[in-house]
Amino acid sequence: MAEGNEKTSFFERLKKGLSKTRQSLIRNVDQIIFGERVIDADLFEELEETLIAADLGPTFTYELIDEIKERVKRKELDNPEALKKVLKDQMIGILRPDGKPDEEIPPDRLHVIMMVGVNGTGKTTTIGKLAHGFAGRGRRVMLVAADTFRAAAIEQLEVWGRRSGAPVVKQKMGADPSAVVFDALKSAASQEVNILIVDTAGRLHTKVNLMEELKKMKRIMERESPGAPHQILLVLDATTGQNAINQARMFRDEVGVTGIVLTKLDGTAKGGIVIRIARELGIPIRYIGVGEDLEDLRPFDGEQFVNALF
Ligand SMILES: Nc1nc2c(ncn2[C@@H]2O[C@H](COP(=O)(O)OP(=O)(O)O)[C@@H](O)[C@H]2O)c(=O)[nH]1
Ligand SMILES: [Mg+2]
Repeated sequence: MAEGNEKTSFFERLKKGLSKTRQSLIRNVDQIIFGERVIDADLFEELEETLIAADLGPTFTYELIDEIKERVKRKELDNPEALKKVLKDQMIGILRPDGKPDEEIPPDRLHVIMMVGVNGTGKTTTIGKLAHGFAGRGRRVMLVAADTFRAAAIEQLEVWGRRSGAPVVKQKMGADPSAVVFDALKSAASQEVNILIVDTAGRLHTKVNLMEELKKMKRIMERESPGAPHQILLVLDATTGQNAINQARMFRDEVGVTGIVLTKLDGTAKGGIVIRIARELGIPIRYIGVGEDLEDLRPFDGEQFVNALF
């Protein structure tokens, strides 16, 4: 498929995936500014409510309202319709630094990606989608079943491995995840693997153990392969709002996180959470998931995201 066509089609998927957020955020903003009303305190209050409800977060919301007030004072903004443009520009400004295309992964040496996140956020599915994408672009991918807690988790990864043609390194259920990682690094070196993606467990009720387990895996990677892990991607479920923000702080502080994968944007009206993550966490969003199909995961492009939303 031609590059241009593929871009258009993902843009359509993205638009469709963001339809719930569009309906809540943009439609409400349109309602607020509809007609010949003046920009006054009531309007600011309604705007604040709408932005908070769509999960854009208090920091961004108050900054935006201050910016609008400033412009009104300087007489640069006199009709409510122009508010929408300010909102859009501010969103793009916050999101622009995010995103980093896969093409930056060097093709000639091992690149290790460790996936972390609580159960059910979409780690294993995302690994499948990533492996499919990388393999489709000619990269040699290997998957590592370091979520050894449930047999089903290992089987699920093997299904994705078959679909994308990527070998899966595994041991028995209950094995030490770090031992699986150790094995995988040895096989990756001997089989000239380019991208190694490590699936991990996410049972949060044993939070301390989980964090210790992840740190141990990270130490093994650092010791066995210089520069590894090259990425630690935290998978967050966009439908979980404040919980996702709390999880991000915890994983960031405990294990370190180089980027975020935000899944299930198709299932929520609170897609404004991308703004919150960018503004409040200081961790770039690398990928977004807008559905369960293999094609529904893409590198995050802030400007494209905002254009799809408006
Ligand atoms: N709608 C939707 N569902 C998703 C997305 N990503 C993952 N899922 C679903 O979320 C569920 C949990 O995914 P899984 O990969 O097993 O999560 P894990 O426990 O973190 O490994 C599965 O049913 C996936 O199909 C997404 O972007 N959109
Ligand atoms: Mg899993």
